Amino acid sequence: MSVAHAPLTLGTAGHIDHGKTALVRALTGVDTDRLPQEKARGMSIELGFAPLLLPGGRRVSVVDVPGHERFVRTMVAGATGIDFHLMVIAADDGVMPQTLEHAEVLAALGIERGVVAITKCDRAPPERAAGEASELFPNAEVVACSARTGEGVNDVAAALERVAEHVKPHAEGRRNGAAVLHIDRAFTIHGAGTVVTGTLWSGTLEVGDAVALLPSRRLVRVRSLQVHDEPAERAHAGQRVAVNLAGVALREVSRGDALADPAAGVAPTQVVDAALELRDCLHGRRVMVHHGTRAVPARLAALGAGLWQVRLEAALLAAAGDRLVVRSVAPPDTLAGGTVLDPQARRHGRRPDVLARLERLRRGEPEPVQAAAPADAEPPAAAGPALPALEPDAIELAERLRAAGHEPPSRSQLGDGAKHLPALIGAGVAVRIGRDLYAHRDAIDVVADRAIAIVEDEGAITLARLRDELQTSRKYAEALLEHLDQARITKRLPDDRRVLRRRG
Ligand SMILES: Nc1nc2c(ncn2[C@@H]2O[C@H](COP(=O)(O)OP(=O)(O)OP(=O)(O)O)[C@@H](O)[C@H]2O)c(=O)[nH]1
Ligand SMILES: [Mg+2]
Repeated sequence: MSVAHAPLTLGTAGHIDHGKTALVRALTGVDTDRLPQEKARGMSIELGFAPLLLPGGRRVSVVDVPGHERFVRTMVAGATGIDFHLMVIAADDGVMPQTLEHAEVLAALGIERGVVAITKCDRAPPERAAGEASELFPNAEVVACSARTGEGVNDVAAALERVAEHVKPHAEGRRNGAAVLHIDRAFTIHGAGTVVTGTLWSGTLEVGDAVALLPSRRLVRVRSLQVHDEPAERAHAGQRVAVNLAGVALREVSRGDALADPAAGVAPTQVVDAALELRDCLHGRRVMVHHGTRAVPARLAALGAGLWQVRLEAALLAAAGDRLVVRSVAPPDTLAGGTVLDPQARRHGRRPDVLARLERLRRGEPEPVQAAAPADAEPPAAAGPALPALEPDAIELAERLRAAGHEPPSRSQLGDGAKHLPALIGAGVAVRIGRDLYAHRDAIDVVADRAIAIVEDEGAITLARLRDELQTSRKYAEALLEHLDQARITKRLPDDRRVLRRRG
């Protein structure tokens, strides 16, 4: 009786032009550079996909990524769903910047197993590049080959088969969960409508299922499915899937969106608590956070002991336990990987109760059941204080303040709406800045984050510096800085520069 293998996805990695696509073609017969621009420029731009039949009969999905330094974001989007890697290094070039960059991304994603192929052996002897490869990947098999002559290509396949035996699939233990699929491509097929593709991260997807299209949360129906390019009634976690969606226009969906069974509990989020392998000095830094098939700018807030709050400028579609990759915006560089602990966090600092809860989540302990809590018990840490219900007009005002951002209006500018200010201030949604300006709490938090980042990078912040950073007028910069002084975030020095107040 043959044992069915768990579905696995293999991802290529490596510097531009080192021969990833050529090797995938030699292994699978598929040219993953499909686009006319890719053919014209002789380089990969988008993710490419191909099924690979290994010599022992095992079938894996291959994701071929671009090597150009400008497409690292695409590379990360492709690499998030993979189980093991095929790092490609050209014999005549050796380890190059994106070899290192991709190696860091793989490490950040926790992808430890794979094969290193030293290609273009028809051009140069493999020894030097193989030596460099072994230093970078001490545990990987290193195999010499040439996609041009075909030499060694079977050895690469055999090495992949050996490694596949030991790979722990990303989807393992997730097959019984609710379906989640991060979309890496969306296109239309004449006569069928909109099709999205991706690797099914968890659960099972069936024809006829109603799933939420995220971030819009719209419920859509699975009209038909393909697994590995063949029609199927059902797809399982770990498989590469194409989903034909009923009643969805192409412009309504793109890479970075997700399909999720409503039972999966995945929802758009802009504040995530995570365990990240980062140095605390990155507190306040603006970074790019990659998750699933999206990348979103964010600010980092250090909570200590490897715990961080990630405050995002747009939504992520993350669930607890998912991997994150954190990269610096400029210069582009991979800083760390980590794991989501609380995907729907509230903004908070280093409160002891919050930290204790995050420590428990990091250790994998279940959340305590709250039902039996005594009436006078503290509210659960993450839930924060209960907010009084706001009237629709007050919510409208809150949205107006949010839209004003760091240029908050005065009472007279708010006209009739001003009568809701006490309710918003009481609920902690609005903050009075200076004598008569009213800002949304989130806008002030963003200003505080940016000011902290400047002080940490440059030693201090001046009024002119904040004005330039926010591209605003002196009036607002002054009111905001004085507010930060009052909130005991900054301290004014005799020469009017601000530094951070020591945490108590
Ligand atoms: N001589 C020789 N040339 C090769 C070999 N493999 C690839 N090439 C050539 O190297 C060039 C780049 O190959 P690709 O496979 O497109 O490289 P890539 O790593 O996919 O490049 P990007 O996707 O843009 O990062 C092409 O001109 C290939 O024909 C090989 O084994 N020997
Ligand atoms: Mg390529």
